[in-house]
Amino acid sequence: MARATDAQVRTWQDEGWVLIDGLLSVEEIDAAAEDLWLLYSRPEEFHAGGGASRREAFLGGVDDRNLFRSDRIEPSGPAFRPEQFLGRSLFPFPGSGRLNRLAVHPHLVDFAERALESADLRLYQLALWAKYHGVANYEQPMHQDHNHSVVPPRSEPGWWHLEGYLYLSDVEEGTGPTRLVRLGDSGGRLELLPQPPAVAPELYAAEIAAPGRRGSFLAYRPDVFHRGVDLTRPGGSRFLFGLGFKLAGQEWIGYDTVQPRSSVGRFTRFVEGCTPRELALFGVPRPGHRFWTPTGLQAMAARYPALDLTPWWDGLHNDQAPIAATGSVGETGESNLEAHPRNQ
Ligand SMILES: O=C(O)CCC(=O)C(=O)O
Ligand SMILES: [Fe+2]
Repeated sequence: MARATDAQVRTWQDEGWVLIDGLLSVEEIDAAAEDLWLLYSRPEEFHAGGGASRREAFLGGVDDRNLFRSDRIEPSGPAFRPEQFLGRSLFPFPGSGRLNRLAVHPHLVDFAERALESADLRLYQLALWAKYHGVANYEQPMHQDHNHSVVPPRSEPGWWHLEGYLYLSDVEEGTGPTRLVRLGDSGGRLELLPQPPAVAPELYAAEIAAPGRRGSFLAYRPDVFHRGVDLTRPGGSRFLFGLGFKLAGQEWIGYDTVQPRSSVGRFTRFVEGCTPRELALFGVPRPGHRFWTPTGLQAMAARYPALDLTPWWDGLHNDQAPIAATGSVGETGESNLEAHPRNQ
């Protein structure tokens, strides 16, 4: 397990996508995968027809947000089919918390920061995606993901965002490794609609499969043509953690929002284990941000009792040092120093 190399960062920037083999260790993935089995049937169980509640949850959970609407769903060949999107689960996940922690793994965040050339990023997509052989024909047409933004992507540095799949299971020929086209092979064109083979045979001719062991990370830009393919191996399955990073302030980009699910205990526990830098990925104002007041930090302590708020308290001191030093009160009418738990 190692950080992404500079060459891998450049490949993402220049060619539009990169598969980073073993960005996370197999051991880290296997430890986190224990939480996965609270949500999903293990492959053996699923294919043996067991695990009724998990199977029902899987089969009942179709997510049709990313469908290209079409009156006619082709029975075979590349097409978007509703059943392909069964098995999506939104962050935060139940269990030990290890699966949730993967979203902010230092190697992932480090790669995203270097690829996007900014330390002020937001995580805008966080969802698991499970596929089992035989559930659907998973073969998709070539497309770009125009469903991550309400405006067309721009291809220049400063406007990029990063779509990614962290592999939670080994993805091999037979378990649906994504096919992708290098930017140089698609000529930088944008197409809102999927491109069937008859329309764009050159994209299919240029596609490259991205198999990798668990712990690998597939990162691609929104202007990259790619597609899912069918799982052909009997008993096969594929588990991914979809993670999207964008630059702070780019409100036109979005996918999953955590706010509706942020008042549950599992989110509380996740936040309590995070650093300010990790929480900034979720939009939590950093220490020193003018959002924070003593009252605000006390409310934060009540909501997340085990979160170490020292950096935020210190930021309050630093940011408003002249006010605190003279003993006067800030705009909110509160003294900063007195409200610090260490001074009480
Ligand atoms: O599942 C995959 O390999 C790719 C899926 C995909 O590109 C999509 O659904 O937009
Ligand atoms: Fe896609």
